[in-house]
Amino acid sequence: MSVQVAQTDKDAFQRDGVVPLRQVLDADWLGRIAAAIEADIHQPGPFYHGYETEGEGRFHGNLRLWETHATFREVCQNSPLPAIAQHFFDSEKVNLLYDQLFVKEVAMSQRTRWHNDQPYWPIRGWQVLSIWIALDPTTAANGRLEFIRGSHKWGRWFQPEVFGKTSAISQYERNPDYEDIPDIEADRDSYDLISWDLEPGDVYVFHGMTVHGAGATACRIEDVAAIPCATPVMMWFTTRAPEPANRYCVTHSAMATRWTANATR
Ligand SMILES: O=C(O)CCC(=O)C(=O)O
Repeated sequence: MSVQVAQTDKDAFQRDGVVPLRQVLDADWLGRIAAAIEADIHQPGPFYHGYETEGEGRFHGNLRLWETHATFREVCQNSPLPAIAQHFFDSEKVNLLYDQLFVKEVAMSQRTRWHNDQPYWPIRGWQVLSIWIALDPTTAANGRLEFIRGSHKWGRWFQPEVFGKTSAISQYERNPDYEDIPDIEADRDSYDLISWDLEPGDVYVFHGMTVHGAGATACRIEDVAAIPCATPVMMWFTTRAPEPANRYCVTHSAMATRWTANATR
């Protein structure tokens, strides 16, 4: 599938660390993804890690779905998404690190804590991005993602913390090279926060070092469709390394990339 990414979008990504792209996935893709998510909710794949929540709604999490579920594999390999990563990296070849699913049901009062992603991952280097897919309309009222403009260039590696109580992991190993993230939520006015409303099929493309968080879905149930706010995310990186800073290393075999996309854009 031919995908075009405007130079202005690439410039915005480089400058701000995030850019929304509109109508990347059509109704057919969205329908297939929604069905795959329903299937995972009812019969979770092996890396399921639901979080305990304080509100009524559940917070279903899973990752590496492409390894066991044909639709997620299709999305990772044959949807417009790999080509988008190729465009942003100006690279013929990109590698998938893993895919991840966040399903926040309505009336769930839990935020996704502020963090940047790359400290969670066994990946170093600059050419690292995520593509976050909106399956439902996402607004300030139902917990859209927010980003700190330009934070990918801070050079600050924040200590990973769990997103909520989950049976999968109680806490992350403390890395002496990382710092604790400040309480951004308590000091929002001090930061240049950016966010956009998204429609189903829109995506965010954001850098692995961009600090971001998401609100709760604790809007009134009648305000939003009574379906989960489900968000698959794919993380991509490229091994193309024109300068030493772009070298990458994979230190964790379980997460090592298993396939690459090098199709013609
Ligand atoms: O969708 C969410 O609530 C969180 C997504 C996120 O933090 C991520 O993709 O890194």
